[in-house]
Amino acid sequence: MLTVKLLPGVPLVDSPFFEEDAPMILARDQLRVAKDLNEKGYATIDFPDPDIDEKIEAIKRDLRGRFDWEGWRNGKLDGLRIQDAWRFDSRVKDIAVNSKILDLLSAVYGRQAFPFQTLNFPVGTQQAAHSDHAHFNSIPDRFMCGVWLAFEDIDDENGPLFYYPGSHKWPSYQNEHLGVSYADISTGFPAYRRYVALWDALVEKQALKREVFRAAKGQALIWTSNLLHGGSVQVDTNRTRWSQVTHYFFEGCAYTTPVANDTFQGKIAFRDIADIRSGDLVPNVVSGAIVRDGFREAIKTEFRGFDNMNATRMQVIQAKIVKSCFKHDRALPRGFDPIAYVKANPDLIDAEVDPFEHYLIYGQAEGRSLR
Ligand SMILES: O=C(O)CCC(=O)C(=O)O
Repeated sequence: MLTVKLLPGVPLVDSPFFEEDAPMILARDQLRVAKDLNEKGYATIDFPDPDIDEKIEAIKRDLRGRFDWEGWRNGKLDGLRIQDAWRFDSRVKDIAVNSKILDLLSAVYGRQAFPFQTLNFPVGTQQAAHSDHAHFNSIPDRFMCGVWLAFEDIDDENGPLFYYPGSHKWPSYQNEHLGVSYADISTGFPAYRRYVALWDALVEKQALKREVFRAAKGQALIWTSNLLHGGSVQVDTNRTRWSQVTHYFFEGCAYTTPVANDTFQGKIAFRDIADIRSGDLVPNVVSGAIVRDGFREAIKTEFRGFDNMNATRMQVIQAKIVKSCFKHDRALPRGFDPIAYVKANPDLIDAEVDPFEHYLIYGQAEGRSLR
């Protein structure tokens, strides 16, 4: 196995020796998934649990009462979600720790996988396209993936997941590539919009095609860490779009929030990652050596801006910025409502456009109706 011998810090699915190594060590089903991840950046599977239907229905019953449905439908809230419901809902945890998924991911990545975060959504997220590399990544990078599971049938009307196959092969662009320093990030990620502009430009340059996952209940999609993805507009807001995302890391890595890193100024936003299987914190390890607590403490005192930043707050801040960066950056009209815009221009539904982008690039010039 050349990957393990020469590049133990590269996932098998991303290895330059993938074609030689993967067929030698993977079973036929695993190889199909590995090839899809390698070539397209995602793979779809039927969720491997005979009781998945009952579990999904039980989760929906348990979580339904926790959401402000009215607030979402009348546009006061951007989205509805519960992060880390695995801490109180045993079925959410069951899905996250599914042993067949863990075996599959561990085989195709070449390191033991573990789940570290769950997100449950009762409606479409309508999240702008993003790569997880900006939000959470491992060192060495790419030892991270998401498993997105449909809790009901999903079509074009209720906000399907979308993604750009091919984007997973992009280099792992980080703050230093985008010219972002600690001076920028200490004031709360104004730099995030530079990532958005870069992703837009790369999609256009490579003419990548947006695809959507019209999933049947119980189907799952695995995405690799750098695959550009997001949530389509939920056109029919009277419907639901239940789903669960479980994010996985792999053992023997360090785990950080890359948009908050300025490594050579000593600013490293380490994450305190819990392994959902045990609830225990996972050590940060690089090339077999544990990152000493003393090191983390030493760099903490230098950079007070992010001292007590925890993963949950980061998620909230990032979600807000992802949602609003176009508004700040490119002057959308006041109160621009992406759903109303799409409803007022039904041809955009067929074209599956991102309404923010569409309005700024074409709609404005074409004098399209806003609502
Ligand atoms: O479910 C969706 O619509 C998108 C989810 C997503 O982008 C994420 O969890 O990173």
